[in-house]
Amino acid sequence: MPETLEQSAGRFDTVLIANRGEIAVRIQRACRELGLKTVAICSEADRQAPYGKTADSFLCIGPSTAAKSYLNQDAILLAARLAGAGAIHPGYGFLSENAAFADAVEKAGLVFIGPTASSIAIMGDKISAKRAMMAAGVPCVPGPDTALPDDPATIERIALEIGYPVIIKAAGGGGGRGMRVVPKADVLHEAIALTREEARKAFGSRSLYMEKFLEHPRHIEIQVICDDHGNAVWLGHRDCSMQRRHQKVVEEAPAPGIAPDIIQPVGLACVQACLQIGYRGVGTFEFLYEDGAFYFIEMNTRLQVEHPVTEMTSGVDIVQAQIRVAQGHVLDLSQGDVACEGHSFECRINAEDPESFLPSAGVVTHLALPAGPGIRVDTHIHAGYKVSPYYDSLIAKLIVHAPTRAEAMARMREALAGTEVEGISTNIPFLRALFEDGAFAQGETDIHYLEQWLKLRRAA
Ligand code: MV4
Repeated sequence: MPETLEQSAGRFDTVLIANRGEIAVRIQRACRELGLKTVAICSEADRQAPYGKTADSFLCIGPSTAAKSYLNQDAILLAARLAGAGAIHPGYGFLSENAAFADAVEKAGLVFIGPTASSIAIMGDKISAKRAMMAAGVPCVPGPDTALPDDPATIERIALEIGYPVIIKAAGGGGGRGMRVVPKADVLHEAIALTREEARKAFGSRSLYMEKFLEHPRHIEIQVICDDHGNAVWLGHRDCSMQRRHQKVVEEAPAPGIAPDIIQPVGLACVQACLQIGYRGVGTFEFLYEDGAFYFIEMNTRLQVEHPVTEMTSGVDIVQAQIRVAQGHVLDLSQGDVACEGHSFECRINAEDPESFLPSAGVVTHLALPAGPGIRVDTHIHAGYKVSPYYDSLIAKLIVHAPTRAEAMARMREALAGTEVEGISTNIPFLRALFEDGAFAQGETDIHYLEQWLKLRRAA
């Protein structure tokens, strides 16, 4: 019998995981559960990685420096060909939001487990992302969805229309890079000149845009998943306000204190936007939330570090679903099936100095991890593991789930108490202190809370 389009589309039985660390472990598990074979890759620094042993193939693709291994597109494509992979999962970071890589993967006849190169490119340019979202009816921060002109008078008029304070952002930026707050008119042109020069150097584009600067927002994001057949659902929301220097430290789902009837239209607008732009795969809509209103800022076109809190509350295996839609399957989930339950927290355990926050490399001499109902640990490390200085300092994610936020906090305190990492410095003591904080326990702390809290703690 001839196979249908759906059966043949994007079919693959072997996935190359173009990443390292805990997410390589997470993706490998999802692949095996789906009956797929896996190809692990590594740099010279990661030769001893435990997930290498459990993969069907394991290839060292280059030196320790990420630029020569995990970011080396040709080496990864060659490894895929040698190992017979039919698809590449990019994980997060590295090549996950690189449109040229997604394109090269497809041109090599492989499936990129992620959105199309064109979707990645649209969202990579923060101005075209904003334009697409405004067109789809997603609420955005006040300000034009076009690049700032060069004419000083026009720029001044735009700022006055928005109202000070405003923020200048680079179209090629995102995640906190290439932006500058302008408190009042007298420093407007200076701020633009500086940001333009930084943008040109860092992103190879001088394109800038302007928005109203929101002073005390929370960072709330909406997770979506879409197939190639016109189906899209949102899986609830997360609060990621607890961050330092744009690095998230604790995430939770759902965002506390957000009434269902106020988030519902935002979630539906995200789904509508996905359908309108023909989005496929998993994605995250980032919003600032202030005084009861949501304002879109960016869309992430990758699987995110904090996806587990949404898995815990929604019961959906996001990585499996992501792989299945990449295989061309119809989403086996409709919006009516999505029922988020309980509360989930994630703590990022980083190998870092508790005072300076600099990465702490070395051998883990002793490791104890918590276990029990509602506790999940995503990690690639074990006793004897050598944390290398080359990459991100994330060594484990501690995730808990409980019926209520207060119970989930208690469960996280218990999980943190049962976590022991020796031989390297970690942020565990700091996470334990944070989970004793009264304002955090109340919920509704904004994006500036953690840095203020750290400042007070240092002073004490
Ligand atoms: C903003 C903002 C206030 N107003 N945009 C920082 C990361 C990037 N994704 C966007 N960011 C911000 N954009 C307007 N119009 C404040 C931030 C911001 C922030 C946002 C989310 C989480 C943490 C943050 C920390 C500092 C500034």
